[in-house]
Amino acid sequence: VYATNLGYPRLGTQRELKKALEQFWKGKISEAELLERAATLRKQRWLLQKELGLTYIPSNDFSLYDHVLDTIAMVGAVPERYRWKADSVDLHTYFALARGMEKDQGRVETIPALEMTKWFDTNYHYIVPEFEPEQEFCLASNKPLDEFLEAKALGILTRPVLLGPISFLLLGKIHHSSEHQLSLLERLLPVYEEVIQALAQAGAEWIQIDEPCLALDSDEAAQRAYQDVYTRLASWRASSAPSVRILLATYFGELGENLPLALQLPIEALHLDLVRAPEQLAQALALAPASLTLSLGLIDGRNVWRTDFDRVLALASQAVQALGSERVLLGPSCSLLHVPVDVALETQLDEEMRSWLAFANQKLEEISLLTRALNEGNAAIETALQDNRRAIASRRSSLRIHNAEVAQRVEAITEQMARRSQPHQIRKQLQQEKLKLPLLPTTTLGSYPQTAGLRATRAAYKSGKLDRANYEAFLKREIEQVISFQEEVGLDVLVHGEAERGDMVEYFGEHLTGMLLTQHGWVQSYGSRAVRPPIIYGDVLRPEPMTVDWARFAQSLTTRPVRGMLTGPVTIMQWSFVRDDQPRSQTCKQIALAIRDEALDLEAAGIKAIQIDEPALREGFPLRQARWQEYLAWAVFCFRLAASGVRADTQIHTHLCYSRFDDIVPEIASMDADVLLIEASRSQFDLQEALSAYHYPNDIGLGIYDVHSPRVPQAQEFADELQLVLKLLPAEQVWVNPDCGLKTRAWEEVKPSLQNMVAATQQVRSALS
Ligand code: THG
Ligand code: ZN
Repeated sequence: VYATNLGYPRLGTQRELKKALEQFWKGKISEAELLERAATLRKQRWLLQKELGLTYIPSNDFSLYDHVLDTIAMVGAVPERYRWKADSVDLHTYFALARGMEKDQGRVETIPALEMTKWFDTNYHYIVPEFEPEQEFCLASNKPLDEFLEAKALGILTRPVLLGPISFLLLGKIHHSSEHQLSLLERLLPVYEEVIQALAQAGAEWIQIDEPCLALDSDEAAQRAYQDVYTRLASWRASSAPSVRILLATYFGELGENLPLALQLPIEALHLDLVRAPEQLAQALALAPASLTLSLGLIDGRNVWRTDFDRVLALASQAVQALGSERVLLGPSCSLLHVPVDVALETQLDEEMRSWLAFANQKLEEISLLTRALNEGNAAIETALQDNRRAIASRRSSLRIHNAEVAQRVEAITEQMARRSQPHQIRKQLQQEKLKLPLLPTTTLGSYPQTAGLRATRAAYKSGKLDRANYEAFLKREIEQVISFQEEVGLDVLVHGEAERGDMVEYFGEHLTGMLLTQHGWVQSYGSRAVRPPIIYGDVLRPEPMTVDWARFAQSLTTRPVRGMLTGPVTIMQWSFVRDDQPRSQTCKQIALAIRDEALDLEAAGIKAIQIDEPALREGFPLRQARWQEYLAWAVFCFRLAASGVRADTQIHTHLCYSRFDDIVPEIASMDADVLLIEASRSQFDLQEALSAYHYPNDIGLGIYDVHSPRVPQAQEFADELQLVLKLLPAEQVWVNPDCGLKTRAWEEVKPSLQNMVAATQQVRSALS
């Protein structure tokens, strides 16, 4: 049995890469300096993995931004608009693809970046490849070879990682064409062959080719492509690169109908995610041809829990018995990109809690220990095994995890509790009597610009440099400013601005029992950006109100309604590390009850409208469509549970974002929010049409101000956009709002934009009456 890894986190233990990138983008360090710091990080990761005793250590899993972007660069798939003509993708072009670029020096016009979207069901975003119908490919980056040689010079023979050609094409988009992306395979493969040949010549013995799309619903064309591509590569290898062997890596779910296909491909090893889909092991052992090595993904690469050694040893032993130890690799279920780096940095955790956790470094250590036990017998790791058993037992029985009161409340949840007391039509009248809003009410989503001063003050408070009284006084001043700003602009429903929150999920995680925040548990979100997901370790309970004081204070400053601001249960769960000892639906219900209580407290404090955001509803979708309904049933139920405690005359808003929603309009309607605020200014016309075609019953706010651009739209543009919306939806149903994300803009941009938005609304209102 051999210890293996599929990929390692990139940003560095202290987010060194983030800092280097951002300094480079600001022009504070040179390209050479950036590359040198990146090389230092790579060296550290390789040496660490070697020290931990891994046999197969990846290279080319590092990236300056994103591995799909690296692949775009590798095959020279730079869209026309960049006017790229060179024979290799330089760093300037590389970052321009990710972040956009100025067309001509000094002019404001920009070439837009490639789109970014969620990597499968993770909170990581990849750069979406854009292909032209007549797309040509050429070898335009030697990154895989360069990094292989860099490691070799350190005395480490790595296993280079390539994103497989089929997944690469399927993850991309082909523009202005009905042609299938896979029709480009013929032109793409020669570049892959060139890369593999160069690696073989440099001495690579194994190459890891990732085809995560094997875990998705696949049509016949895709299935044929896997067969054709790997057959073709095998016969090409026989003549051109006979020394190199291929590990085909799959992860994030079961292969299902693709498993028999994958097992008989002409490859030397297949990696299976046995955390998400443990049942695959028996099938694979039964069907694996005698030449195939199996790589067992038994250590959870998507979560932070310590591995149960006994469980993994039992499963891996089955594989050893069936295949012989030479044909078994042991590794993480997927790349460790999705977990933080090192538990040892969490100095504020107590011993017990720390003993339950394993971040990337600890997971690699586990892999190494388990491999040793499989090869030499359990006695070889006796102390570690005892230690592991103690930790697993302590987590199972700890009183910090189980709370009888929470269990009882979840047990007592009824269908009735997830239904508002009145249908929307009646609620709407009652709410209108209370709120007295004009036609086409205007509002904004949640946050307002977060200035450097604000961030610094929050950081000072968190680190203990600023005391609570001074911090709260500061926040009150911020709220006063945000409220008077909104009154001046003339918005109808106000928000308090969320100055007290950095990341909203962190904020709620800090206030809920059963959730834990880390100091250094950063996980890459995109490029240099990261999040610190809370860890849900136990039953979730709200010990006291979390947002009420701020909402009440904000409301005391104005006669206009101020909306309370909550994050929904699905999103809090989705953006956290979850317990693996109970179903996600159970965890979600516990959070839903906490948010429900918060909504009731806001209502009791005189708040007339409450927003419960669910931006991550879509990313929780199972990868296989057959599982969607089951997920949606409990996810929507949990939202309704959170939203339905309040009276009929309290207006519930929700906000969804980050993905397409036009294909789940009925499910969105079943959330039964009084007002749905949704991003619509970019490429969402499909959604407006779908809402209209479905006769979406409740109120809708379509974000008509694209917050992602620094441009200030003129009133007439807003009015035109609004008129388009009104062609599809009755005015009585429509709200006017910008997209989310005002916190990333400057006040100077936000003020005129919102003034223009309000002016346009007034103009359209008077035209209507
Ligand atoms: N919160 C959480 N997850 C998310 C988002 C979020 N996932 C999807 C989307 N939003 C990801 N978007 C971002 C946007 C900005 C940043 C991270 C993810 C970001 N992070 C800071 C950084 O890396 O510098 C760190 C933030 C901090 O200091 O607290 O800018 O909103 N959970
Ligand atoms: Zn949003």
